[in-house]
Amino acid sequence: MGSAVVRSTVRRSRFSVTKKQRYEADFVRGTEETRSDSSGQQMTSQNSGPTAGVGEKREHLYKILVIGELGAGKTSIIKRYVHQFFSQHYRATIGVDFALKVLNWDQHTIIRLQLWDIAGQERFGNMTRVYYKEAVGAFIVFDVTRSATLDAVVKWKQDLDSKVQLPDGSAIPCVLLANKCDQQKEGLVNSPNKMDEYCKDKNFSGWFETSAKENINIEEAARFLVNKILQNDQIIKGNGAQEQSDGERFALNQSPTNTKKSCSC
Ligand SMILES: Nc1nc2c(ncn2[C@@H]2O[C@H](COP(=O)(O)OP(=O)(O)OP(=O)(O)O)[C@@H](O)[C@H]2O)c(=O)[nH]1
Ligand SMILES: [Mg+2]
Repeated sequence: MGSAVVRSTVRRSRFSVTKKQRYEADFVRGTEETRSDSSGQQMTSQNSGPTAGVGEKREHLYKILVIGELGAGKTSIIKRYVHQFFSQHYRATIGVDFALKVLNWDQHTIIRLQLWDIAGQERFGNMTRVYYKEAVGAFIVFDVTRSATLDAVVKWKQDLDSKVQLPDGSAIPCVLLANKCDQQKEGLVNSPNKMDEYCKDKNFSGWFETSAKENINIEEAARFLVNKILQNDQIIKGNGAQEQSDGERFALNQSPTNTKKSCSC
């Protein structure tokens, strides 16, 4: 995933997956697959209901934000999750970058996660309102070796909650990622109980210690967030018979494999 600057192209409030991406994602249906986009073309998030696909598979497209301070590891987490790749080399993201992860959620359901990798420096810019639009979930990432990046988390959360909400006005589910857990930790993150309290207090859905380098807890955190999004989707869509049957189906997947120091508040 390159660091294509799309600042100038992201103007509309509604975005759509490019034809190429849809073709690629369709092509890989049946397996868990990943695709990313650094072309700078507009992507769309329809967060709309499931659509019937070939072989009667249901599809959900969810826009997920990945935000947090500079150098916290947002791009690295996405690269690990989408490409199973890690590099020590730091190249700051400029503006926003995108990646698409296709999950073969269950026999009947495909979930496309449109991951918006927003540059840490954007907290000081005025584009986040545009980038956040129509997101249904978020990760806020901090670096466990630099407690200042945890101090800044609350500002990111406030920015997020003030600029994007679910249709019923509630906050979108947000998971806190304590990244670089392969290294020496500094501050609050050394006390899991205090982190639990912190998350509850700040209205995070949960938190996970992660390492993009060692591939720790990234898939688990994503599965946890997707489960929260699916629950909200069901609530928002009401109690139609079809949704109820979806609910039964999703219930099969609702226990995230929480490994290593994580909580769901
Ligand atoms: N040891 C270790 N290093 C990591 C980990 N994740 C990221 N890094 C390193 O931290 C640096 C910054 O990572 P990025 O993923 O570019 O950070 P970012 O949050 O995308 O930064 P911005 O794009 O500037 O907002 C890079 O040198 C990465 O190699 C991790 O889990 N462990
Ligand atoms: Mg980055």
